Amino acid sequence: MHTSVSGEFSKTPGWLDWYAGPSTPRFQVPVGAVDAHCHVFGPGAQFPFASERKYTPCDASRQQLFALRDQLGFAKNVIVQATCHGADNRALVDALHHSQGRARGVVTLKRSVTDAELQTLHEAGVRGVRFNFVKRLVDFTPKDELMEIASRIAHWGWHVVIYFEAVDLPELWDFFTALPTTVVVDHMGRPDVSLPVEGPQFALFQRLLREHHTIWSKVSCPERLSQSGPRALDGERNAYRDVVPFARAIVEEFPDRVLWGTDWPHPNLKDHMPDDGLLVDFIPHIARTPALQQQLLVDNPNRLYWSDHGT
Ligand code: 0GY
Repeated sequence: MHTSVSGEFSKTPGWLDWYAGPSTPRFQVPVGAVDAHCHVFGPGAQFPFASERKYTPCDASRQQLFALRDQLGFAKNVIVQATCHGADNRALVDALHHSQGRARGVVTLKRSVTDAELQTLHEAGVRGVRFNFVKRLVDFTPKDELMEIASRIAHWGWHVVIYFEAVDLPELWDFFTALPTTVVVDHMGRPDVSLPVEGPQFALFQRLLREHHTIWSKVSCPERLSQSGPRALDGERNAYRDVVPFARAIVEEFPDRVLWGTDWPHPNLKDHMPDDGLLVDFIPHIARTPALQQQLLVDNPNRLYWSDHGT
């Protein structure tokens, strides 16, 4: 485990730091692969955590993120604003500036953001805004405020990333389906994987993608959803097996609207910290052919985040 301090900040008690020695994956990701969901935390001494945060993490710097990218064989990152930084996107933007065009960003915005600030974010490589509905992570923001932000970022060709729990989908359905942009769902809408994959909860999520062709899904975070955990069978590196049927169903039905990411440095995990190498070896279990792997890891994220070849 990596240990660190966050400037004058004390980590949330019991916080699990990211795994410093990931194993080398057996699965080799295709050339040009994108880790499309990861974060930077601070460092707290340079980029303070937000006063409204619900947790204080360990530091996880851009240098450490880029080292992981190289070690796992990825070409690029999509860095997603974590709630511990609130709507202060400076750590993320700093990482984009130092990525040599190999990172894009998804930020958090307040409705007070100016057009000039949006332009600066776009030029830095930001291509999306994240709306978070997970109650343990954020305070409530009125939906009309979020809709106003979505309308403004639509002008820039950005998309909206949404994070919610599966039980809240019915209540949020109308809002999600009214959004004027492409919408990307984090972690398959966090299904309860102890329920049957054919059951009503996951069926509702599949219906969302089936009926709304502008909605995409990240098939990420098996370590967050799994109840069977990281234990692999017979040295096969087949961890998080209970999540496989869920992610596989989404990859196979919507191959041109799925993304995958490590979620490094894995905020708020209570039981174990995943080995990122093992997470990469989850990919061929859910995307079983080279063609599906190419779409998931290369074609889809490059289309969504790099198609303008700008900045
Ligand atoms: C994730 C998941 C979590 C946290 C955040 O922004 C965040 O704080 O996204 C979580 O705690 O489930 O995607 O990183």
